[in-house]
Amino acid sequence: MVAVVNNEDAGALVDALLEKEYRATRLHSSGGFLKQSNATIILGVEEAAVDEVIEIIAANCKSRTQVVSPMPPIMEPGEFFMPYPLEVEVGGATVFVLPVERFERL
Ligand code: 2BA
Repeated sequence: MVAVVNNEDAGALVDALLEKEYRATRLHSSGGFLKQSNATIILGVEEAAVDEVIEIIAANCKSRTQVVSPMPPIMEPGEFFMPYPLEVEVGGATVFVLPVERFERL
């Protein structure tokens, strides 16, 4: 599984996963849209555990509203740009469930 979560939730999420003996890897990442730092958690789990892991993610990651200031456009002389901040709802987590062809711990 791959879960993109808010940086502020990532520590508690990894702790909650470890408590249930799920192994996880935390990567530092950043969103393509907001260009702000977030966290990507990689988890190798049995198929039967996917729903429980989604529940743990849901319990530890909350959605937030973030305010973004749009980039000013290239202006011609005499033009005027009023930068209105935009509100963006960033979800608690974006989760991908992928099949694994082979898994080895050496
Ligand atoms: P960002 O790309 O920084 O996106 C942050 C939030 O901005 C998104 O929240 C969404 O509400 C909004 N947003 C993103 N792209 C947009 C667009 N083209 N037009 C309008 N609004 C847009 P979430 O959807 O909850 O995504 C949170 C983070 O999860 C994303 O950060 C990105 O890092 C990751 N993510 C979301 N969908 C993804 C996908 N399909 N593939 C890979 N990563 C994804």
